[in-house]
Amino acid sequence: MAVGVTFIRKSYHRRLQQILPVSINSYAPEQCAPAYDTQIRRRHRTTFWPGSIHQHVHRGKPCSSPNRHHRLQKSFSIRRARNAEPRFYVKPASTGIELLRTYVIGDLQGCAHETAVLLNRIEEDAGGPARVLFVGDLINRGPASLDALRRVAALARAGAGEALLGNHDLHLLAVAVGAQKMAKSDTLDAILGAPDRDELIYWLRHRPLAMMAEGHLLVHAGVAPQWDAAQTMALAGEVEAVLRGPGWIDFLRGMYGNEPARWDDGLSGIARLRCIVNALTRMRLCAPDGTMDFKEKESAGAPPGSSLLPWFDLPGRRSLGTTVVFGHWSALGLLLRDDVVGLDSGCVWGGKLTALCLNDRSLLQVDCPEYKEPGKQKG
Ligand SMILES: [Mn+2]
Repeated sequence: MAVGVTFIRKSYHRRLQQILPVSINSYAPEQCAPAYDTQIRRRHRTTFWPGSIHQHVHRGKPCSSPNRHHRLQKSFSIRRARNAEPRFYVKPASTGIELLRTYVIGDLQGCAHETAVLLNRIEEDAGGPARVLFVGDLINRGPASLDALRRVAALARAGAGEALLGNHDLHLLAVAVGAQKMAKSDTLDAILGAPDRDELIYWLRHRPLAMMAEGHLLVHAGVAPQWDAAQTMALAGEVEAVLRGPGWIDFLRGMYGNEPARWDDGLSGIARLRCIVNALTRMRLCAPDGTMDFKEKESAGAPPGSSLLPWFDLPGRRSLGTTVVFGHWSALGLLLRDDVVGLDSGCVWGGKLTALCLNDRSLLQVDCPEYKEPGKQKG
């Protein structure tokens, strides 16, 4: 697969960026899998995985006739071959998906019920299928993280959307591989004990940390003042490549920490990756020179007398030319400006779950009254 992807990236990256609904970096290997033959699946339930031995089940029983088995195997293989794409072909979610209305949803934080309600409202609003993008923090703190994660993974696998990695999603990956201890406030047990845990972890670590959609730049937390949209995508891609590669567990072990707190193009190794992750998934307030501050967690702005600024108000921010859509900052609440849109409206804290339609900037919101009052742990 690597050869083909590299080839496509080198040759067509610019053109694909214009054609594809999202960055080419957002496509995980499983989305390159051959099409699933639903007709065969309905008639003869088949356990199918690319490259595996197919086990046929006929009317609930393993197929006993070698001839019948052979015939089914043959017809299945022919159909599969007809539908299959080469493994290295990076396939867009659907041709024409860019014509669908595109909605961005803020932090779910394990609020699966509200997610389901909001997805229904989106379908009504769009009058049919829509593309749904999530800005990260699908899980943790809320009551139903496993359901929320399964729901978004299923939606993305079906080609109907994509999810960015937030700090809580990265935390789950780290806890799952023993690179970090579970915190008291974490509500990740159901995911870690789930029968589909490995598939969910695999899916999650192949998600992007930034994407472009309808001319908007989407990130979980923020964009360092030195980065324009293109550099943000490239730097997110560096972390994505490591998370998808053999060194992903070592990366998660070295990911935690607040330093280096200021971006520098000369950073390298784990310090570079950590700085990228901290800006994209944790940043809220910065000093005027762009040094990230991680002490002020709960406030909607800088403490009185401080010179700290929200990252999006830093002077000379190079991403000003592109509208940045982000989540992560529930104390800030819904923020609608021409240059930035903040979508974490505090669902898990008793606020709302918000979707923004990128095509016309309309909003859909679901109330989440039954959850916790705004408390100590946020974001
Ligand atoms: Mn967050």
